[in-house]
Amino acid sequence: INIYYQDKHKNPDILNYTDKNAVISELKVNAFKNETITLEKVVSIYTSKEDDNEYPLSTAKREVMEAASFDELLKESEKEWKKIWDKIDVKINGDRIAQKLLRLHLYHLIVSMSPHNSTIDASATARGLHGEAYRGHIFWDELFIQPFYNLYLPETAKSMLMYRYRRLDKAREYAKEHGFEGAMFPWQSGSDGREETQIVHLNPLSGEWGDDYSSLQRHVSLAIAYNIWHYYNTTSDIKFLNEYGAEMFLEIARFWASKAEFQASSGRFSIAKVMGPDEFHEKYPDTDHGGIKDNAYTNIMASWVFTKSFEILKVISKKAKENVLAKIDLTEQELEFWKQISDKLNIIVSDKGIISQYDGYFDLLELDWEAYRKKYGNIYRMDRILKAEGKSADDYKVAKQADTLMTFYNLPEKQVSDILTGMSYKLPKDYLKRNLEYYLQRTSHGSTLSRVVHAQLANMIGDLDLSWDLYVDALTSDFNDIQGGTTGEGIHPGVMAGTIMIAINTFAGVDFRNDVLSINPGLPEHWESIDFSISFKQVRYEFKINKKQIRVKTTNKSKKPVSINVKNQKVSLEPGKILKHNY
Ligand code: IFM
Repeated sequence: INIYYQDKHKNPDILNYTDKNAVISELKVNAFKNETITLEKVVSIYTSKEDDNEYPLSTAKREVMEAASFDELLKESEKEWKKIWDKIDVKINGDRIAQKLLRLHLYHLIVSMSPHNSTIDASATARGLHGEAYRGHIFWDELFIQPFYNLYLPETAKSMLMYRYRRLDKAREYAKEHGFEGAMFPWQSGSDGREETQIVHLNPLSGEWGDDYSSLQRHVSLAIAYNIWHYYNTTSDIKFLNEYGAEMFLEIARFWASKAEFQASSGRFSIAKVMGPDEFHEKYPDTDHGGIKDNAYTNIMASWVFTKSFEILKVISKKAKENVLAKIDLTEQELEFWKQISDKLNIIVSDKGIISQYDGYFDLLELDWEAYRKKYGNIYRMDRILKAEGKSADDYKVAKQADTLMTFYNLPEKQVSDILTGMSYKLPKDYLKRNLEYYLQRTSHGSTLSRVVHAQLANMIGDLDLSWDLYVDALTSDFNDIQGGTTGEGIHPGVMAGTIMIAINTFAGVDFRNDVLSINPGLPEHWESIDFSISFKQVRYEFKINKKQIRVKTTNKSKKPVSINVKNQKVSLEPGKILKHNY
């Protein structure tokens, strides 16, 4: 630490010490009226976890001693930030607040994870590097965060997946411990990959502790599989898929196959003892064990995993295929079994085309939403309110966050429909709209992730006002600390990344989930234009989209033209040339 009185450098008296919850540097300075005191602090951080660093403390100390001056370091840092901003910036015309908040979100994502710390064995924590909530654990929030890194900073995206790969053996052990095969990743993951989820939970409203079954959110493994595929689809990093991704993906598929049980009564396979993303439903009413059966989100995504496994086996190299099949001892019979289950998983659909969140959901009680709103005002955490009243959210049709609807956030609508029709379910044409309306009325948005998902879906069904209202809530959630105190415990990177992705894939309408990029903009009414660049399959795309025109320019090392879909028309793009499409 350096200290300057009116530009004159003095060595300050510093007392460094650690307290129970903090590392503290105390400085004593003589301050005079009207005199400016400038404090400069240079910090070096090393972790003992890195293999090549046995002496992190002395390395950090040496680095600080040898560091360049503060001004030089600042210049270097500015240069690095500029490189990053040139890649990631999203420019909005017509909405200064959205512009500022999107940049705020981009900034906080980058200070949490960037190529500058991609060599560290860690992934995206639920609260960035900003606070103590969730003890730095890693959840399924990666599903919302990694797509941003896939498009902009693939080396960081890969490091997130490698964090999981290094814990694949632990996930295998975890599956085995519970009587399953393959890999079952923990709901909350830390350093060594064991399950870190708490088993009791404090309700601050009642002051009482209760059972916590949230580790049954086995869908975290589906999120990892989803991220493996989309990392590959976005970056074309086949080496990763050959060496690590395929193995992890297939072990996850194997886990789900071992969890599915044939039910003679329905003639279908059921998956029991799980929780969906909606954390309010942990168990069936009047039971003393956790878990519900046939969560639609889980079963649809599990079916997706089985089907994608075959595609992965097709795209990886012949050698990689031989290696992985031999390494994990995956037989033709097992693969045949996956084919069978993939379109025979049990999902409950009402005559009106509402997909039941899980088996038994339709039997739950309806909540008197108006009465609760009147009584409590803020009802985000309906679970806590109900528990404090001696009731349980398990008994009611009340969701914390999108659950069934998450499938439409993850997959293009057609893919969800194909999975459902493949399973022989017949749904009305407007089933997405019906499901959105049904579940939105029964969701309290107790997780900020919920608004991101619903904003995208409302846009998909053409309810632009609703989509915008939900988006604004998500965009301002940390800035305004809408959950009353949670931001102080750390930012919510899942929501932050989600708001950026919605600007790109929903409002600008650039969909990168298929083999070919497609563009179908639906800008919010007051957004005049949006400009941004992304990398997709080794091609850089620069977009400038306004209410009337889409402009795209590509840069492509291979110099070959690429095909994209612009407003459902296939177009070929020559590298370096600007495509202008009026709409
Ligand atoms: O992963 C989320 C979950 O979906 C809702 N509760 C908080 C977790 C960590 O962000």
